[in-house]
Amino acid sequence: LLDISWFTESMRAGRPVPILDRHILQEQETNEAEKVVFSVPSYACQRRISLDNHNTIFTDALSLLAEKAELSNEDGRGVAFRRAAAVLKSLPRTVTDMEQLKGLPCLGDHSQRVIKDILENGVSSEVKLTTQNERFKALKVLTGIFGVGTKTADRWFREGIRNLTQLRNSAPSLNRAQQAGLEHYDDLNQAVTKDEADAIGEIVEKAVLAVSPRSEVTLTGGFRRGKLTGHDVDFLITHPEEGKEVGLMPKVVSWLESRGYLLYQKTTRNSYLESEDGPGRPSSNMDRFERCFSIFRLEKTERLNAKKPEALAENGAQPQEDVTCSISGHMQLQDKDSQDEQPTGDKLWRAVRVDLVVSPISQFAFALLGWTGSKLFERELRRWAGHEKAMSLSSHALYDNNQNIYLRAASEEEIFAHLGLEYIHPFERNA
Ligand code: DCT
Ligand code: MG
Repeated sequence: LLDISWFTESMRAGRPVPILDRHILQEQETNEAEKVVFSVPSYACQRRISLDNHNTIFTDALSLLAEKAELSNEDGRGVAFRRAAAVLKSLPRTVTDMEQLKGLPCLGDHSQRVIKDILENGVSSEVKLTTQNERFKALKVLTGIFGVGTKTADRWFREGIRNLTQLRNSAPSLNRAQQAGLEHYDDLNQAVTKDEADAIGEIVEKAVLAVSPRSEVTLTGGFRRGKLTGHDVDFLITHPEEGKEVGLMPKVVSWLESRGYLLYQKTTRNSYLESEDGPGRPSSNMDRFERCFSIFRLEKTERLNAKKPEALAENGAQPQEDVTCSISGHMQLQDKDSQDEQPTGDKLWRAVRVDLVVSPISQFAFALLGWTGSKLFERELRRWAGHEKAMSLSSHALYDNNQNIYLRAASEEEIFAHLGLEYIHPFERNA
């Protein structure tokens, strides 16, 4: 778990989040007193965006409007708001005057109106109206169910369903993912902490090493970018010898399942073949690695275990290995059934969304870059590759459309170099 320990170390050392690089973002003092004019490159993948956001008052508003657009199938508008937010996230201080934004990229009329409204009135009237909007509120709740997308939520909304109680009462036909999502709704809508991610990392590593001793597990997603919480935990698994990763996922899943760690899982097979699929990426945003969407059952003792193994040892407690069997994906713990009935506050476990992805070592750098995010950073990398370099970037490969060749890479640094971009550390990919 290379990235987990690295992250923990830097957090322990109290290492500050890297600040903006002067080469990439210039800040010019103007003659007018205190007024700072900002200058920012146009692609988010050219900027260093740490978690140290000085403009949350604006970026929260723009992100909410992006969400509203996405829930209304206005994806173009959604991306425009996300790009505008990512520009403000990259600024070294809080915006206090519209004049400061002159010449900044990605700030369309609509985004500027929102910023102006907040500067003048402290809040955005559009955001206020949105948060009071029945459809927005209902769709937020309904799409908050794992397995429910905008389309399904919108259909339910049109059928008059506004909340979980109404959904449960109307008893629509739910697929297996949605049933699990509804059952574990509260847990899955509660942020996952870094400690919990580490505890799950230990379990995943144990599973992977048990079925394939030389395989490697890397924490990706938001936690690799230094976030302290997330909506799920993402892992990338590979094997140093090409081809040895084939068939790994079913073994890992059955190891986890037989020990009662999985409340839900759905595995999709790797369907990418360079020779057949060619360069670029599949029509959807999704890559085609062997992937397992899962819901983990994380024991509170396991969380404690990961954090303070000595605390357990002092009390003479045994490591959490008292799992007996798994019957049709359901957990059976010795003498634990009664605890399942206890109210949430006393519950001894929680459900956590976990994504597992297996990549062959030849594609690992691309997979790591693609799975580290943020979503906008990834989108901007692909846009940069296509528009500025005539290249096609995916989580599998990089193809040069002029030379008609694949550009190989064994590290993220090499991919940035192929793309003619300065290397951006994961901690600075928080666009
Ligand atoms: N990803 C992407 N495009 C998507 C979905 C995902 O590029 N449409 C990549 C970027 C992030 C990574 O996969 C993991 O996805 P999420 O877990 O959704 O994002 P996250 O940044 O880890 O967010 P969170 O911290 O909330 O889990
Ligand atoms: Mg994630």
